[in-house]
Amino acid sequence: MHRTDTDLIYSNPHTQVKDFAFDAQVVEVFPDMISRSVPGYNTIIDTIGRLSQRFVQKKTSIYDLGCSLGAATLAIRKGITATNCQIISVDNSPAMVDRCKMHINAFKGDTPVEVIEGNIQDIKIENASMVVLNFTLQFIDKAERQSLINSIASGINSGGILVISEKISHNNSVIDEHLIDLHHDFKRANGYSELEVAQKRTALENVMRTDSIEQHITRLTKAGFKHVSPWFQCFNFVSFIAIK
Ligand code: GEK
Repeated sequence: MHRTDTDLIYSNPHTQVKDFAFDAQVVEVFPDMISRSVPGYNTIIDTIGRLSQRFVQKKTSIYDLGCSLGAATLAIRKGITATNCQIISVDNSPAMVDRCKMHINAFKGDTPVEVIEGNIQDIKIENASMVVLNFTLQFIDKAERQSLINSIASGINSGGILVISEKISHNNSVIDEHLIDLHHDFKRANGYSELEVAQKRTALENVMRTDSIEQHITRLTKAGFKHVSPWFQCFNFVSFIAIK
């Protein structure tokens, strides 16, 4: 695995905070950034590995959509016990895809992994026993989310699973404010300054748009998943399982 640099991207004042982008600068610090910013990230990655052991069927495909550096892909490849499967990992950031390929190649595994640079909305999901959207849907245009989830659902075999993790907003504004504050406390406790927290918030404002837990459940149910539930929540971060 490539050396992990410390995320200092927002440590100095930016004259104008630009919209957040998954560029080469972010790639360098990504593992540090995501583990200090997303409560439960490591638990979620570990659990994705465990779920792959339970749900992946032989001769099927597994998709990691918005794979970044391949943390979920690696956990899945380690967890799979079924044979003759393939993992397809997709990201539209060229810098992420380049580094992801390096990470994947640095580890041995029986299941082949194909890393594709592309928009997850253009990927046809077929013969899937597991699909992962780990903190990716929040970057897709809200109006396009239902059709993406519908097409994922139609490519998942009966009994297959979609794992979807997201930052959420709460319908109750009092609760919402507390969850946001608790998340910011978590970031401060992990060494981010007030300036870093504030500038990152501005950078994400136009890029990441959150839904409520109820909106996610309604969308997944509408897409045809039979069994839908959050399995993890810490503050405003939630992971759902949806089984077809
Ligand atoms: C992990 N899942 O470590 N098509 C393809 N990729 C996209 C698109 C799109 N339309 N939109 C965004 N991305 C990872 C973490 S990060 C979450 C996922 C975060 C990609 C984007 O380039 C980035 O790599 C990833 O989705 C989101 O488990 O940083 O908050």
